[in-house]
Amino acid sequence: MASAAFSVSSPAASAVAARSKVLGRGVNQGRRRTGCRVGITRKNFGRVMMALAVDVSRFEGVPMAPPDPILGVSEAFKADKNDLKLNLGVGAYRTEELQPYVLNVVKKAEKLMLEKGDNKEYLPIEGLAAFNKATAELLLGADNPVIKQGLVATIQSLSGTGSLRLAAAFMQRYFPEAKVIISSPTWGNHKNIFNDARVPWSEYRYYDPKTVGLDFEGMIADIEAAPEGSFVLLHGCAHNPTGIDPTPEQWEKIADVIQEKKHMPFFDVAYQGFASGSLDEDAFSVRLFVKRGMEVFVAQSYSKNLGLYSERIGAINVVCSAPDVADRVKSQLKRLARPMYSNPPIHGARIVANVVGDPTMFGEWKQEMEEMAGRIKNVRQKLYDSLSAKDQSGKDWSFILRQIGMFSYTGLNKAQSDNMTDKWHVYMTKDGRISLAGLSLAKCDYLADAIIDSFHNVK
Ligand code: PLA
Repeated sequence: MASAAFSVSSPAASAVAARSKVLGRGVNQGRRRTGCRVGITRKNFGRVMMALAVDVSRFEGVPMAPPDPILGVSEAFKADKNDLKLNLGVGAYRTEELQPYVLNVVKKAEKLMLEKGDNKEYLPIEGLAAFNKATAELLLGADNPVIKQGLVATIQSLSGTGSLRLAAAFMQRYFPEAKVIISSPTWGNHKNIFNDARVPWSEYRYYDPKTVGLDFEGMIADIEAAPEGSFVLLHGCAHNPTGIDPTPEQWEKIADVIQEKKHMPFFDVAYQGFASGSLDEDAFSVRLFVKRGMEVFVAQSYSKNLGLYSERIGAINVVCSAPDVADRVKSQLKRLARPMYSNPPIHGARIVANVVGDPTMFGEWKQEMEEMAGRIKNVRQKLYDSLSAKDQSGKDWSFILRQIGMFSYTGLNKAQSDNMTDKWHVYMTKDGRISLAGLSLAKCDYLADAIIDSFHNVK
């Protein structure tokens, strides 16, 4: 993007010079108001002096990226000065006072770690051994035969997102013909992850707006219709954004089809313990597939259940059919991780390993997790009660009670969600999802008023 101007005869040159004067700078230090630097050099071409105005930024072709549909909501929330504002965008747990929460058991583990004076040496590429053992056992159950037989390749990775991204890179390298099918709708970042890893994806039916429930027939039909050997991305529990999970019987049928079509189940487990309050109950779906002897991918996250959001602690587990297969898969996952981020961070891994490895702390964690899940269930009930009491239209709001986990999928469309934010200062994603983890009992009535207004008065 270079432009040339003749210092003597060209009007453009005088324009540049004039602008530099206006901006109060010398010609050679010209700076555009956009922040790009404009350098002007003089060159002597015989009798004519030529001034070259050169855009020194090489980033002219870089457009502004749109804000992230989930994390961008928190940024907008921060900028709002209204006292009534409520952040129901990101799925982050808040206390009844709407404050962030560090689990007591995490503080306890950190105190012990500090006293012990552990060092900060690099971890191996696959992460902390004690964490990898604990995380596979939490997921599959400590006495699961696949663990005893050495069939699980586990790599500590950068929380749920990083683990999914690593698995996607593995898919791209070793299953270049395969595509992944994802639920419609799903957590928005799934699409980004597979796009960036160059893994083709398409959607299977999941949510039925008519029943505000699961479109089970559609889901089964679409999984059946996918090319044999496709990867099927499944939310282990507490489906994001809908909060609608298959029943145990439906999970059996899903496993049947996946097995028949020789598909590869790929679980995203971001909410173990957060849906029901029980780690075991929330791992039901994954364990069912593993019990059938299927090979399975599972990404895990400790952001929500241990509140370790910014520690970026999670894992990718691949359950394989033989120990040597698991060894080879693990070696390749390490090979992919090394040039991406080399090795994972240690702090969160130590917290998880310490909490799970100590029976007292493990018990305390389970209790705190139950309390968090319980608080979310209470606000879910209260929101339903408020909506039912205030809304005179006869609309049935009971779908809110049938949804589980952190979120409620309200069915509000984009314009209605905009109204929630613009008029009521309720920050939420534009697909109508609200995070109940960011709601307090005290704010339920206010939220109900906002929802009723947006639902009935905005089309
Ligand atoms: N998978 C699902 C289904 C998720 O909902 C999230 C987080 C992750 C993976 C990744 O979390 P992690 O990388 O922190 O382990 N979803 C949040 C936050 C809570 C986000 O969008 O990053 C959400 O608000 O949807």
